[in-house]
Amino acid sequence: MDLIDQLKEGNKRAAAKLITLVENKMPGYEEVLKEVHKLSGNAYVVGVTGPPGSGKSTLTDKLVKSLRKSGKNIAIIAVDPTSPFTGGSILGDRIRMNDLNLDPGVFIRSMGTRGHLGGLSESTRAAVKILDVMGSEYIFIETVGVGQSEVEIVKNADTTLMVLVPGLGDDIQAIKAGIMEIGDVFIINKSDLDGANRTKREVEMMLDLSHYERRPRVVMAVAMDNKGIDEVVEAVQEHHDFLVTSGQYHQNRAVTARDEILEIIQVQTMKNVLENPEMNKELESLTRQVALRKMDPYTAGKYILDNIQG
Ligand SMILES: Nc1nc2c(ncn2[C@@H]2O[C@H](COP(=O)(O)OP(=O)(O)OP(=O)(O)O)[C@@H](O)[C@H]2O)c(=O)[nH]1
Ligand SMILES: [Mg+2]
Repeated sequence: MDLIDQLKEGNKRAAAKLITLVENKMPGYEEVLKEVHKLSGNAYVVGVTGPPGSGKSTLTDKLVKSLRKSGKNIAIIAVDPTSPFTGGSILGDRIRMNDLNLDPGVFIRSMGTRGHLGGLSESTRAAVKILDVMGSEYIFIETVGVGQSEVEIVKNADTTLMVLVPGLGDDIQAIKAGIMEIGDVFIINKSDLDGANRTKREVEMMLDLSHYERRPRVVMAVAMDNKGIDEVVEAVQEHHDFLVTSGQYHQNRAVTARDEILEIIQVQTMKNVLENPEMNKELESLTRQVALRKMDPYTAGKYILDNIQG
């Protein structure tokens, strides 16, 4: 029985092998991606993002335990854009979710950048589809920070949880632009610490200034003590219902599909240039002319595009 047949039967080992295969672009990876795409699309994807140490893993651990009570199959992808191999905070993520490792209804996978073109979001997207076919009903993607690559990753989520903590002070202003556009639910975690109410007020004020079809909910939580978890689960459910009734669920999935096609065109075009010796030689000579101002980069780029041999 091949790996995809085993995957369809919920086999975790097959899932782990297939994720490694596509992550490392091993032989046959495109066939796997083609097949799992057609078989996927059922899982609900929840993105968990926010500053380092804000409690994302602790919160994810508690949310998963709460959803497990209603018998849901869950997968967690811990993504760390900062450490290609060492796995920086990935270790921390796994430690927070240690006892979940023993739960047969939970699958956990850590992913780093591995420095590939289109790297993280491409691999993360593939892993989501594989875990979807395995039968995960919810897939949590935890990623640290609010940089561009994180925005790329959570763009793949149906609902994004933005985890904030008291005492971010000016940081909250600095990250304002990034967080406001991607948070569907805002969680003030570590509400046991001083300044939690002030942070909630700051977030509410920022939401007042922004325009939303549906205003994100702000939930106070103490993930470490399992407080506020039911409200977060409820807020996720509410957002899910809103997406379905407003039709945005399918609109978002269409946007993701379009992004995915464009990303594949970009990655493939780059590959066709960089992995083709003739095209590479052309690129070298055009690069010299552009550097010497004998040609502009647009003419050079167009020349390459017109001459790409697929
Ligand atoms: N006081 C307090 N501490 C908490 C709470 N939730 C988590 N922590 C602690 O905060 C620290 C970081 O928690 P993590 O869950 O690893 O945070 P994270 O956002 O996943 O961290 P990175 O993945 O490294 O960015 C740990 O020591 C937790 O025990 C909380 O509600 N209150
Ligand atoms: Mg973490």
